[in-house]
Amino acid sequence: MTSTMNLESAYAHACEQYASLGVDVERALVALRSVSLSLHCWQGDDVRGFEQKPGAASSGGIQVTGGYPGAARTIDELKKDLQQAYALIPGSHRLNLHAMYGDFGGKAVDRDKIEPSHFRTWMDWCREQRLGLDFNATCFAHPRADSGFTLSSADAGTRDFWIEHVRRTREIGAVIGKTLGTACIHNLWIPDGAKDVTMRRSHHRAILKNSLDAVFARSYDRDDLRDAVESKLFGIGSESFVVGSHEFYMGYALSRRLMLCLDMGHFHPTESVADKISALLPFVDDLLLHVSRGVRWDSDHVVIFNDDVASLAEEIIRAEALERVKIALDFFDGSMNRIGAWVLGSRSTLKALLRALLEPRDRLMSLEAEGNLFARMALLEDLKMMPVGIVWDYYCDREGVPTGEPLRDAIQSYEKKVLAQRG
Ligand code: RNT
Ligand code: ZN
Repeated sequence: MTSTMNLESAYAHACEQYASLGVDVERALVALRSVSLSLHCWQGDDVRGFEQKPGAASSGGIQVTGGYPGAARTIDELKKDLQQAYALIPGSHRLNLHAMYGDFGGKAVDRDKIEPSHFRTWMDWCREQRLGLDFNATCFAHPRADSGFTLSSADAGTRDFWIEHVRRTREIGAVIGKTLGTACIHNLWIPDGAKDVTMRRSHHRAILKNSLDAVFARSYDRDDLRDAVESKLFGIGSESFVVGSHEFYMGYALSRRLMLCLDMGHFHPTESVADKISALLPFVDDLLLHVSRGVRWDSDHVVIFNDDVASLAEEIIRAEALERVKIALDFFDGSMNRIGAWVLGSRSTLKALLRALLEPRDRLMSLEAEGNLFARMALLEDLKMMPVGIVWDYYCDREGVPTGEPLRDAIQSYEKKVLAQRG
């Protein structure tokens, strides 16, 4: 590890190198510090939640694999784990909660009966921890989702049940936003779709449109609640048909002025999610991202600093859209230390943003405008060898979080002290 003295001088040197390209590193760090990632609670317990489950739960087409010990079993354990994760991620961030994580006091409260009071302890905790809180309807892992259809179900009883659920989760979201003084982003993803050739695709989509109109009929103050809808390409058991496809939700969100949520695992593997940002921004107020990593399918692997995430960050920064693009994480890996997974995924996303913030944007854009495409490429290539790692280490140090071996040690010692004690 670099000593503090070495880090200071290495940082000063890095700043000079960046300055010679016209980049103000301190400015980049201020911008990075303003980014709040919404950390998904569901990495901590393999998307189990805290309901007294009414009967068999269905997976809704998403799947966690791996049986690494130490998953959180209670709200207190999850809070403790989250606290440990936040302590190892530089900056101030948010929590992203699913409705199935309510504090139900051991009682069976069905999805169409949940209330703001079930999330009071989460709100109190977030206030105490200075975290913004985002929220999600949970339209899967429930017997009423077993048919494969929820809001788009042809069965009125099923549909109405889920409409009631999402109306309530929106209301809870608005209470959260008002209580914490920072707008709650409510995201809606439903598993609806079918395994095989489906005759009534139009029918299900027409039903979904009507159900959504019923769900969104009530409007809330935008300072309290922002609504997002999330599309998908396919899921396990919905390989042939997904009702809420990208085109469906793009149409819906644009016509209703909602946020569109782009999950990096929800598109064809060769499709660039990064490219969608500048294509959508002229038409939406804001976007929500689910930063994820699909491996061959929407596998929700832990996010690493790969080309996809790098391009995503570059597109946000080059479009000057850091305020309009809200960044949430969405992955669930049960095969490794789950706190480590949160920390790595968050840090990788921040690293990508940092590298993008350290581009000499103005210079690159002028070279392009002048038609000097060789110089644009040469500068972009030079940037790949710039000391971004030193800037990152310095930033973490300044924010009081470890890097390198001390970071790995912190995760391991929490595992030994806390996680290994869980049965
Ligand atoms: C599923 C969607 C959705 C979920 C979470 C748990 O494919 O990505 O966002 O991962 O709501
Ligand atoms: Zn998602």
